[in-house]
Amino acid sequence: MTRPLKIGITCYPSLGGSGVVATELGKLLAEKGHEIHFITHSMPFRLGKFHRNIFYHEVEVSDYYVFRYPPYDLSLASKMHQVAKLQQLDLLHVHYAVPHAICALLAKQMSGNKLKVVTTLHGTDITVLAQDETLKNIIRLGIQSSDAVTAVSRDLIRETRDLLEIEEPIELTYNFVDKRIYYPREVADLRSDYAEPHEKILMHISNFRPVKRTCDVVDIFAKVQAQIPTRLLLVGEGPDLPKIQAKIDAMGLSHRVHYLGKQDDVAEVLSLADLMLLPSEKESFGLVALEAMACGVPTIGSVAGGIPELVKSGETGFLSKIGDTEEMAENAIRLLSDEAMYTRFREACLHRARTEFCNDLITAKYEQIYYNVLGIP
Ligand code: GMT
Repeated sequence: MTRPLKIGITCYPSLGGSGVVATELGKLLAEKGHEIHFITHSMPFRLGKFHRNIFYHEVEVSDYYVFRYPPYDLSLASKMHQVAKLQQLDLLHVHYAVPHAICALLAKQMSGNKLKVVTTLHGTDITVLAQDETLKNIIRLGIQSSDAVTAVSRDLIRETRDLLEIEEPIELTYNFVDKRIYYPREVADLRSDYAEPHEKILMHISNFRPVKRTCDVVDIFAKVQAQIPTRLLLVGEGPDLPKIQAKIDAMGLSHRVHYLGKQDDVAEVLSLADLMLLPSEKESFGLVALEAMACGVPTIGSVAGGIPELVKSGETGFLSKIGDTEEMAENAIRLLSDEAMYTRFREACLHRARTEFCNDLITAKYEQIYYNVLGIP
């Protein structure tokens, strides 16, 4: 390895794919000998136990009474600068253009422009925030002032270019899974808590925001369970959950649905599923479909955002037009009723996750980007 680097990482540390990817990347880089400094408002939830080469710096927000809104972004920028100076960081790797790339830009200016900034786009800042004319320019500034920008799918690169009219290079860095954590676990015992041996398990994991179209999840499940004895496991929580619970009650399906709430050990939970449902309206990548794939679980989902780059329709799952729950249910039934086809899909899932989206490949790509911005051959 060329010399080990000192890297500051900022992400949203609470539940969410971008936080998971940022934390897992930090852990993997630390294993490779780099020194990683997380600079976040709380401990990233996947960080867990003590790790060699990993440090955590908490951003404390001043709540002085004249501030109607505590200035988190300024506290973050100051903390980034402080940590960079004290620890002699080579670069900051921030996840999300706003506010994180903007905070990094301020930290860079405070450190006399020596500090390099790498920004990874995860979607919501582009697909949601960049639609807002009042934020467009600041998102563009965050991207254009970074030394390197990456995005988690080709579709997100295209959308960023279209919405923000950006010409600067944006590198593709797909999300990844750690193959030592995501593999089919032995869960026969646990499975009997949720389903009879002859029943299939459909699963949906998300933050239950409107973009996830969780009503479609219920419609697909209702259609499938009318043909095949099936259970639905819902993992996660969010604004649409009460609506979904009411819909499930009204359809008389409550006895076939299990609400697991927020879960940390997703690989264990995923191994319970026969199929993952991801009928989203927008999804820059769809990390949960990759996590499912790595556990040998095919996805039934929508042709939205980056999902088709991940799920090969007809090989590792089936994708349909957004909202076409009829076709999604038909595909689920087809796959669940054909054992040979299911086995083929399962093997294709495992192979694809371990090759195209494996941690070694993507971590090496990020390292290369770091060395490039630092001018280290
Ligand atoms: O999906 C969310 O609402 C959470 C958000 C996040 O910040 O984690 O997810 C975005 O980033 C993930 C990691 O790159 C992607 O897998 C999700 O597709 C993306 N969400 C959207 O584009 C809606």
